[in-house]
Amino acid sequence: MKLKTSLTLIACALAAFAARATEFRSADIHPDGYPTVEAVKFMGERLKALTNGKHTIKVFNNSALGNEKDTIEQTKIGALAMTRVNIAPMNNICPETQVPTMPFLFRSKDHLHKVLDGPVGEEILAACAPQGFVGLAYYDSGARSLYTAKKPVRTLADAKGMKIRVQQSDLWVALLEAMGANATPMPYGEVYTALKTGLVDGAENNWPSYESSRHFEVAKYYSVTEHSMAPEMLLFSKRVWDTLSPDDQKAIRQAAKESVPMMRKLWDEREAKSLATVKAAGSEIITVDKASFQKAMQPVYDKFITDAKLKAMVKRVQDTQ
Ligand code: GTR
Repeated sequence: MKLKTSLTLIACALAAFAARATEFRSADIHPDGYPTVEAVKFMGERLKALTNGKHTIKVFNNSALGNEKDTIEQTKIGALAMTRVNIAPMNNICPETQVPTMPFLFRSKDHLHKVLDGPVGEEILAACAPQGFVGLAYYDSGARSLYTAKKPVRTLADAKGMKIRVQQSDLWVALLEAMGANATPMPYGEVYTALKTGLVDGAENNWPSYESSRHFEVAKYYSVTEHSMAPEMLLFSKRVWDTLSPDDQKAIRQAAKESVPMMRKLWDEREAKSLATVKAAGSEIITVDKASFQKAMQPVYDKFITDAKLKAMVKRVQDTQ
């Protein structure tokens, strides 16, 4: 389709949002039952209740609308109302999102929640607006750790030269390179086959993703590095947002907010369940010296936390008690 025609179609669709009841389309790469997917469905129910049935949300999950880079792009142009993504693919788009991605930044889940629920979290969400996104909320994503197919990583030296899949973000490439690995960016949906065929030696993720993607079947060594607590984000299209009434906007923000505690509960349950599943399936869970991995991360801070604003933000996070 010609660009002009598709832009006209999007403009017509946008005009329609304002006028009538809408089923907003929201994307997710995860399967049914995954906490992010269930939380957005819950948000849809809340939105329906808050708008007396006027607005709802339909979740297109399992990467039905493409990988996260694609759905971010569709959300930006207004072809899609909403997307739930990890913060990582926003790193190259909105520099502030790099802060909560930084390795070993958060001391605990409580620390993460305090920061994201507070002013720093709000500022980062707001910083995405000039790029075309209304940041609605963060969801938990636990801590990400390294896992490998053939050889276990027991020390930092073991990671040297290993080909490790990372998310599509320059920061993530640098993070794995700082471990000595050979970072390979690739969409999530391609990782299972890449691990199976030996295209990559490993990947990194939290327990629920390691389990639900079945990566544990092809990469049984899980080294608990917990190198980043990069959260999930709920992004609404600013182009669609600007066509909505203030009341509708308020209801969307409210429904998103209400889905957060619900998601956190689902997350904790799923983490425990996923750990039990992969253990029972024979994954070897390896304790590593986290401090040695942490020490190797200075180059990532030097490369990405360069301007005064980001430096101050990192400091505010570190100072949050
Ligand atoms: C998951 C996260 C996804 C995606 C995926 C990945 O933990 O929920 O949004 O970022 O990791 O590694 O691509």
